[in-house]
Amino acid sequence: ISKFKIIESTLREGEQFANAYFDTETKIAIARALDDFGADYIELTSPAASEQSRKDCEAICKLGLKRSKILTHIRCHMDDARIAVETGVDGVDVVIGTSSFLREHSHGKDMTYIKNTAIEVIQFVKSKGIEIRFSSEDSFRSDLVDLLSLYQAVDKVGVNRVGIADTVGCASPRQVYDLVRTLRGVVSCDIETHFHNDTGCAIANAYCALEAGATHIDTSVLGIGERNGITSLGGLMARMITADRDYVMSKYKLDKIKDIEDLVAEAVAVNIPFNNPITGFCAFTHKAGIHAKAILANPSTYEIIDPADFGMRRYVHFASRLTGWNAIKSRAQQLNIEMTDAQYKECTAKVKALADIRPIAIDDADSIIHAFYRNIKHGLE
Ligand code: HCA
Ligand code: CU
Repeated sequence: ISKFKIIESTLREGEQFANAYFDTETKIAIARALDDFGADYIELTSPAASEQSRKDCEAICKLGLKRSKILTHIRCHMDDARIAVETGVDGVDVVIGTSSFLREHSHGKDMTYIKNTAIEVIQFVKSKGIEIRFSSEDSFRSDLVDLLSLYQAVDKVGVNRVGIADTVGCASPRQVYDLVRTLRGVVSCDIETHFHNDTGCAIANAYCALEAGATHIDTSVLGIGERNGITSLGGLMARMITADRDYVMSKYKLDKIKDIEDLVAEAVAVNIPFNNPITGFCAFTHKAGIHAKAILANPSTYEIIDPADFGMRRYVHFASRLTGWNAIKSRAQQLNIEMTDAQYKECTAKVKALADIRPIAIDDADSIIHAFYRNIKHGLE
């Protein structure tokens, strides 16, 4: 896996999420948080979208962020390009639809027109000393020969990156691998990739793209975007830390992810999904007796990610009919209660007996442990 870079698009793709409305203050808070995290790039909504979008883009460029470069995302059109280069951005991401669906039902342009306009826009943006990426929307439903010849042409005029976008979320990991691999043999510039999550493959596709030679991955916080969104920042970090821990740990401040997700979740009025990688409420909760025992002995038995790497903590569940005595022992010790192993086992039987009758809470298990211990001290057990 090559050393990848993140193009964080919460403030562009994420603004296309159904619930998103970011005022200037919120955009700035998100941009600063992403900069603290170490995002390589922050992508912003087109300044051509609205007057306020343009002002916000300029305001974020003026923040003087420490680490993240600022990009804006525009249609492949000279009118948009002229506005974009005046905002103070470090780079411009240009996109145009290349599938027959989009060519026929959206913008109505043919491939020759697309190629000529792309070259004009690229040369113009470059002439301003600004980084430029060219991407095709709906790449996986575009004609492969058309696509490769277009990318070859823009590579020749010195584009910094080309992008592949699975706009409708239809691509499978193997298709991604094949397309990126083929493209890798055709262009010499960097390759950016963008994956929608309609079929649940957004993180897997990003990983496959990197395996095939992509250099940049688009993400958004919690994956927010059009429909059910794109590759999530936290999910990608979970995937990548298992592949190259040293690189990920040296580059990104992973313990910031929880706060960034909370910030964005609040801004768009959603909860963090229970099964979210890393930050879902049960992401590091171990429940069954066999799991709990092994985790308490050595966390690597049932954890591929160390929660501490993300500033998170593991939790060993001790209040269910599946609870084993090792978990009860560990909980008792947290409560400063020491007993013999035989006593922990007996106490566990009481927890399980209650949990067989009704769902029990932490408090219930704690009460049973306390009561059992009191009885021991009074010679009743
Ligand atoms: C869209 C555009 C885009 C662009 C991706 C890119 C997509 O909202 O339709 O510029 O790489 O998914 O195609 O987000
Ligand atoms: Cu998209």
